[in-house]
Formats: sequence, C-alpha cells, structure tokens
Amino acid sequence: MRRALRLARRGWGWTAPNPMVGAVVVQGGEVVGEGWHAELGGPHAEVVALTAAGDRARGADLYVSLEPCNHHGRTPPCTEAVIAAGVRRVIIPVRDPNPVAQGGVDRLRAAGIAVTEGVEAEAAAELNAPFLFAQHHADRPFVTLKLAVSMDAMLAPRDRSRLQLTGPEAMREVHRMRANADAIAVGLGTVLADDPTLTVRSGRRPRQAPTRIVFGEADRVPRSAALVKTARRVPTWVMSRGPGETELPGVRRFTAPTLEAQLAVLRHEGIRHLLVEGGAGLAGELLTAGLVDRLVIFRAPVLLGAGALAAFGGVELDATAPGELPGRWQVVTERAFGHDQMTVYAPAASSAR
Ligand code: AOF
Ligand code: ZN
Repeated sequence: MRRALRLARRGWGWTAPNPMVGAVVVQGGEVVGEGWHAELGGPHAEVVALTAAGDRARGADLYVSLEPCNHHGRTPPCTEAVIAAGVRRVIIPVRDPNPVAQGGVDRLRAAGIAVTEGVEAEAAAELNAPFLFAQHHADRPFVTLKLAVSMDAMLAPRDRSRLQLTGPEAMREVHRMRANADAIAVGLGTVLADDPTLTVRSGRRPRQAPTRIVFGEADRVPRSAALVKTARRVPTWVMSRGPGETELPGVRRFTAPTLEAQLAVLRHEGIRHLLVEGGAGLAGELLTAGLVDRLVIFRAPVLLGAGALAAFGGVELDATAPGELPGRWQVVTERAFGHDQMTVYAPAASSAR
C-alpha cells in the first residue's frame, strides 16, 4: 500500500479535482503490475495497473489507494475492470466519499471478491485531504496556511524590511506545495510589502497554473504590482468587501462582506484547495475564525526579537512559549528542509476527513 501511495503522488498537481490514486497488482508475493492516475480525464490507477499486469492479474491481490470507483464518469467503472481481470482480493485504505463514484466495495464483494479496508488509512486520507474535504464541504475550499517564521514565531524584522527567512530547500518545497493548490492567496499587506508573483517556478509544473488571489480592497492594489502586471497571463482575482472604483486590467474582482463569504465565492468558482501564504493579518483572521485545515510552519534558525511582526497577527500568543500556536492543533508531519524545520498541523478536534 505504501508503494501504491508513492505511485499516487506522481499525479501531484495533475489530477484535481480528482484525487491522486496509485495501484499495485501482486501475484505470489511479486509485483506484476502498477499504475497511477496520471492526469484528470486519463485512465484510473487500477485500470493502468491491471493493463500492465495482463493475464497475471488473474487470482492476484490489488492494492489501490482509494476505493475503486463504481460509476461511468470520464472513464468506465474500475469495479468492472477489477471483476473482469479476475482479481482475488482488493486492499484499500479508505472509501471514496464521492456520491457519484462510491459503492465500489459493495460491488466487488457482491462479485465474490474479498475486500480489506483501512490499510494505511491515515496516510491515504492525508494525501487527498483537500479532495476528501470537498466531498463534505461545499461552503468553502480546504485551506492550507503556510507561514515562514523565525524561532520566536516572527514573520518580519522590526524595520519590516523584506527578509528571506528560509533557505532554498524550503523554497522548493513551497513551490511543490503551490503545484497542488487550485489557488494561492495573500493579504493586501503582503502585496504592498513583498510584491510577490505567486507562481510555480520550481519543480514540475501543474496541469493548470493556480489562480492568484489577493484578499483586500481593490482600490489599494497598485497597478504596478507584479500580480497585476502579469494578470493577463496567470489568472488573478481580488476579493474585496466593498465594490471599489479603480480598474485593474486583467484582474477579476469579487465582492463579499466577510472572509467566510469570500471563501464561499471561491469554492463556488471551483477553488477546492486554497494555499494561503500570509501575511500576519490574513493568517490571524483565518486562524481566529477556525478556517484553517492545515497549518504549515517553516521555522528558520533565526531570532527576530522584540518589535518584530508576530506571525499570528491579532491572535494571542503565549510569550513564554514562543511558537506556541493559537487553538488546538495536532502534528501531522515534521520534516527538515536544509536548516529549516517544517511542521504540518491539523485542527486537533477534526481528523483528515
Ligand atoms: C478510482 N481510481 O484512479 C481515481 C478515482 O469522472 P472520472 O472518471 O474522472 O472519475 C472521477 C471520480 O472517480 C473522482 O471524483 C473520484 O471519486 C474517483 N477517482 N477512482 O477508482 C482512480 N482517480
Ligand atoms: Zn475508477
């Protein structure tokens, strides 16, 4: 199953709104075929793996990182391919909550195929957390908040100068994360302070460039901002509370009265996974409102000290425990990138639905 999950990851940035899925066919303790869902609209993982296995799929075990689909979508149902191939047993981590595709386990069992569930369930759910979330929540996107902070949980030095805290390894990881998001967002303050580009500039490019989103009043977004100047090439949206007057060429503008309402607009526009990259104001608002599904913190080995800009703007931080996070969080992943430490947190109450 871990092999199937590794294969699934090869679809990173290419399958949305579909999940990433991998499959391995095992016959007599030997891998006889494997595959993954490589691209939206392309064949599903099981079909690729079974085709690779050919006749050797008869009587084999099929490890697939999501319940096989049971519907005619862009491709025929995987359940029928599994049954036709003569597979003996199917092993999955989690069921597919998609109402149109689900039902695979029941269909396979009805055809006399043994099905084992729950293998590597946590890892599989985490890999496709935004997909799984979207099946149960139509009111907003899955929100990943990424922040690079100092050891004392600061975002910027006292003089607010633009300081690159994390190293090149962490940068590459951020670009990889961007490739798996439908949209990348920042607050207006970050546009004014950093003039970011918010494009995927390292690693494999995604199937579609993520939409770039600014939360803030459109009238305050400079026409000279890098995001505005490139808006005709890369989709760029501004989410404002008020209507505003200035024209921003190539930029789509949306008006909604609250952050929640703005997120609802984004989901309605097809954004299922939103990566927020700051700054302190937007991060604080999202955290306070309980709208963060994954918090990704890169901690750089520097101290910014008194007077620096606190990472979780507007949210109480325990001064005696620098880096302590507001709310209750559990650690999902921890990993070093060069000199920086990445920690991924999920809200403690909810699991990766
Ligand atoms: C599988 N194996 O590799 C994937 C599955 O309309 P389609 O054909 O693109 O199907 C999309 C749905 O199928 C998707 O929303 C999810 O429920 C399931 N994805 N299922 O058996 C796969 N990618
Ligand atoms: Zn399928």
